[in-house]
Amino acid sequence: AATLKERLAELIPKELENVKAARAEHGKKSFGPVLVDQLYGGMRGLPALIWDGSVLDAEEGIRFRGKTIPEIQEALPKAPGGQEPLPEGLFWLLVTGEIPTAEQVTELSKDWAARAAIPDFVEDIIDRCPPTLHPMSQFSMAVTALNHNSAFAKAYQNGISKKEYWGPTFEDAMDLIAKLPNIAGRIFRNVYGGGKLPAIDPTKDYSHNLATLLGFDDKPGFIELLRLYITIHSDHEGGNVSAHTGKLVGSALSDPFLAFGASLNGLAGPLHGLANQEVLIWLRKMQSKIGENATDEAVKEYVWSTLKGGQVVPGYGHAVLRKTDPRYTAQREFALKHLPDDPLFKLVAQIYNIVPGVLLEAGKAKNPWPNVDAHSGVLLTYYGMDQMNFYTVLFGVSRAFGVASQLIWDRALGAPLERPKSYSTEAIKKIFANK
Ligand code: FCX
Repeated sequence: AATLKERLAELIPKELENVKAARAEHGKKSFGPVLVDQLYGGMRGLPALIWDGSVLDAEEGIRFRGKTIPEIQEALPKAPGGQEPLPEGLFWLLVTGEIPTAEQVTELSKDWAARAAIPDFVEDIIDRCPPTLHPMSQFSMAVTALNHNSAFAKAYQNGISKKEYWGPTFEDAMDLIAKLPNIAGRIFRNVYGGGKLPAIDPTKDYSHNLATLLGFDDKPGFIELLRLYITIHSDHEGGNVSAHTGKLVGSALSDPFLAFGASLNGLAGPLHGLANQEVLIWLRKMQSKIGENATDEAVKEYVWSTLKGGQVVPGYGHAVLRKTDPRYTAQREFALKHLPDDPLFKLVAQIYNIVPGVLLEAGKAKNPWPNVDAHSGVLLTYYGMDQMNFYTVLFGVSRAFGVASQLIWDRALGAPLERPKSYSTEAIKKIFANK
């Protein structure tokens, strides 16, 4: 069977033709007007990027290469005895658009295990960080420092031809994903204790190894959770802050380590990936204020007090989605299967019945429904990971899958430097004065 790189080499010439044909047929068609409000409004809804791994529908949620979350849960290979899809398979799907065989997935696990070691100096960088430095800052520094051994950066310095860019980009993308468990595990143990980092086991899958490095591999449920978690957090089309940042920085031909380091800095913001930490902090604050088995009335009042304090309700709302996030639903189903009686899970379910009504009544949020972050912390807490400010690191490990696969294609298809046009308010006033 073909390796992922061999399959890519077959697919790239076809995709170059496919893009050429799409541009020849549709290239001069208009995508509709741009409103001045969109320049001021964070470019919401502005069609502006090509992103092949996934497309987000406001009502239905994410599809990875055309497949919904339940469809990929069904179709992707599982670990022996496991029920959740292996993220290795999701990566194969994101890169090729094809469902891999179990054998191809096993080969990827082995390949990543073989690439997993991180340079000594990167270990030193992590070890020197004060434990008070947020794990996301440590994560982004370590990933950025991997640029030291970038195959792409080296090939570029050696004068590689543009047609060949994708090869070293692929190697960097694979190295990037492979090295994240060692980075995440080292940060976790430095910050929270837990002893020396064990070695990666080349016979185990990626999520199993990640669980081992974090010190949670004695819990089979946690390993299964990581498989699901990494799969559903991997990609959410191209416009979100982390994905778009990676693509933007990559467009300057910064290598995948520099590009994904930048993605992580965006993911670390509270309106984006940091929200999963914020949800747990918010839930704990609520419990300390109104007690553990609070009535619906008391919860409702607490939600209102959050809004009246000028804060957002973390885990609710979305820039694109207008219905409950299917990533939330997938995690809820996992909880129903593995932890139906967990008190914190019950609180999350109780909140689901209250927050949307309050947000609707408050009348500002365009989407009152929960997003992915409303649920993830509860599952991690159940398995004993209550180190909330580590949660976004796991989101970051997952997001590498989506960003890395797009970076490979951007270099294969010769994606240009991004350079949209900006205007000053003075310029807007002048341009539209008499229109
Ligand atoms: N609580 C309170 N107010 C909210 C809200 C929420 N959960 N969601 C939106 N609003 C407010 C906005 O703050 C905005 O207020 P303003 O007019 O005073 O600026 C207004 O409603 C309109 O915002 P809207 O168009 O609905 O949403 P945006 O596209 O601007 O923002 C996010 C989307 C996700 C940033 C917003 O819903 C939010 O802040 N949610 C809470 C944080 C969160 O959960 N982020 C994670 C999102 C995601 F899943 C991820 O990236 O991981």
